[in-house]
Amino acid sequence: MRRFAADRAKKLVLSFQRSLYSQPPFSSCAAAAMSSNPLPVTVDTINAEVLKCEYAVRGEIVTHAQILYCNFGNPQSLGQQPITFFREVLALCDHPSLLDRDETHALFSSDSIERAWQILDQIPDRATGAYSHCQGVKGLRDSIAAGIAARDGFHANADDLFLTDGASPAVHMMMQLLLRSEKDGILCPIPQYPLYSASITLHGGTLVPYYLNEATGWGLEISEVKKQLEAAQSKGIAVWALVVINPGNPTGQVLTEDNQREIVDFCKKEGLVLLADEVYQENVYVDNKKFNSFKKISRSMGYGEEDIALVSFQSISKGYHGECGKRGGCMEVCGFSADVREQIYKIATVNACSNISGQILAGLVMNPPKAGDESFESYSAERDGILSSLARRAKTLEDTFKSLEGVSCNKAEGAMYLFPRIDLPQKAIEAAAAVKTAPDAFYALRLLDATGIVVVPGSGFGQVPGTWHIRCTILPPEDKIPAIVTRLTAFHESFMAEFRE
Ligand code: DCS
Repeated sequence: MRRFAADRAKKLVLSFQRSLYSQPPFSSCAAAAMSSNPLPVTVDTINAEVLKCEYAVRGEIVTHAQILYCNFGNPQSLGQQPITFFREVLALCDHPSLLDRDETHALFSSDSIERAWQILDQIPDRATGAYSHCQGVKGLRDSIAAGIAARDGFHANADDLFLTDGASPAVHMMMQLLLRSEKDGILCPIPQYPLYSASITLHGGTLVPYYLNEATGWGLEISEVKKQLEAAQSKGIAVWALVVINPGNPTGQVLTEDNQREIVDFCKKEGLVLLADEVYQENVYVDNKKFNSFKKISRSMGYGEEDIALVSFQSISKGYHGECGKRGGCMEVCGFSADVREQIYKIATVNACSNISGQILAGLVMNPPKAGDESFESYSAERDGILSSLARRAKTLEDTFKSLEGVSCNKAEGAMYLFPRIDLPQKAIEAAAAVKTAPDAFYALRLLDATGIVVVPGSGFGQVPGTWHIRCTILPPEDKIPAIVTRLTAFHESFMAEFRE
């Protein structure tokens, strides 16, 4: 087991602390810029919003860890294998001369060869190294639109789709569009995935928090959202949008259809854009819940383009495929006026286009092999194997957290995380304060130091003041889970024994 030297751990605590609590420096930028320093750009001269924004998932605490990464939703970095069919098609598209060779038929499935031809025929000059249309290759958007329509039972339009390098740039695009100053606000769940807080900060707006109710399995309650909306408005903040992450990160809940209808009605009534983060749509592990897109829900309520503005963020990084490094995503934009649409289009043109491999994968995940295709059986076995293993890992870790003294834990209905609450003894809170560390960060550092297990302190996602959490992914390989369970349990027992009153 890897152990950290005491001074190393101390340094880690202190540097993590700095990143969490430091304020942006407000020294005279002009003076710094005019100095004769040969490196004129310093942290005093750069954009203060960059200094302010925080991204806990990859914070200092992570940088020094060696083993058992439970901090990052990055499946293939933990040994998850890519889906063979997707990679076969991608390889053939990237090196099309393979398609003319006899050996290729022995090495690749017939439907991957056929699919690669289809995709290459959609790409002008079959040039996967050329820029595409700024929204993404039209033929790929057509097939993604067909996949969305098959998923939802409602029409999807290829012109509403913007293919992006993952969901993250799409979120930035929308924040860039909506936010003009700190007087503009976006309603965001707390806890939230810090892409939202970081992006709102970077674009100079205000995050209007609404708290998910931990007691009801991180339920999203309209009364709470309404209260926070009104509080923000009374402070003169113009609130433009409501972010909903479904399934939730870090909270793992899957919304019920009734709840989704309430949310749609609320946005319609209040004139809010519904920013629906649906990157975990394939990651649902319980039989009594099902993913429904907000587009499907709103259309099934009879609402069309003119009734509600809705943006759905999708990604190839999550699901059973976990192709984080290939950077592919798709944003479906509905219910904006033609002139606003033009401006969204303009932002997309500034970015030229997203990478073509990511675009191809985005097309494939929405249109995987079908029954009767040569790859269908192996594809289904790979997909189901990954999803059922994730469900088992989620359950084992959930049961482990629940068994620990002073810990309660959500059910991971979906997504890739557990977000247990730890009722830390007062003595531990005081010990954390003595080293100027947030109590959950203190716990996470002790855990890392003792076991090599890396989790993210709850403060990185936001939590009700006075409550403490950690986020732990369910992604480590199944054969490593018993070691995690044993180490975590032993650590927690000794931590509680040390600090128990
Ligand atoms: N939205 C949510 C809810 C996410 O969890 C993530 C990534 C993204 C968007 C952005 O993903 P891509 O840009 O790759 O499409 N999840 C991060 C996390 O929580 N841990 O690792 C990555």
